[in-house]
Amino acid sequence: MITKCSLPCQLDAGAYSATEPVSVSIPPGTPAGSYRVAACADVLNVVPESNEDNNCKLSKDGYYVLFQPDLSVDAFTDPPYFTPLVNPPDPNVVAPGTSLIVTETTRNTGKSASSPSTTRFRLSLNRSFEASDPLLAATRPVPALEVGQSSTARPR
Ligand SMILES: [Ca+2]
Ligand SMILES: [Ca+2]
Repeated sequence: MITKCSLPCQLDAGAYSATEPVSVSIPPGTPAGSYRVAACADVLNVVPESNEDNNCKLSKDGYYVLFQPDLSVDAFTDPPYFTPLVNPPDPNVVAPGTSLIVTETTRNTGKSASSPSTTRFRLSLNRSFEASDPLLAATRPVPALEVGQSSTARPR
């Protein structure tokens, strides 16, 4: 027997509570993996019960594979354009304070939508990228990206 019970209500002994399905959202940023879902009664433990050890039930058959977004820069002005400050102009000579004009595309190549992010720029002394390369002040806000979607910043 299923007894419809809308809150607040008191359940008779042996009666079940049957309500509408509940939407359970998985928080953004949850690590990738295979998940089952558990439901736990009286999770705040406000009801003293004869058995407190049988309150949780795990979904046994259904599981959900959670994917994550993967952001990458897939297009970048090469080389960055700038207005030389030296006289005579030399395209390989810049002075501190020079503004580089770049066009950059950040793409979500993952299997899940991404939340908004920020793309920044670094100066590299060699052909590889290290986390110690100095970070430049400019920031480029990237909006939330669907799977396969990209966002391009262009010089203004
Ligand atoms: Ca309890
Ligand atoms: Ca990435």
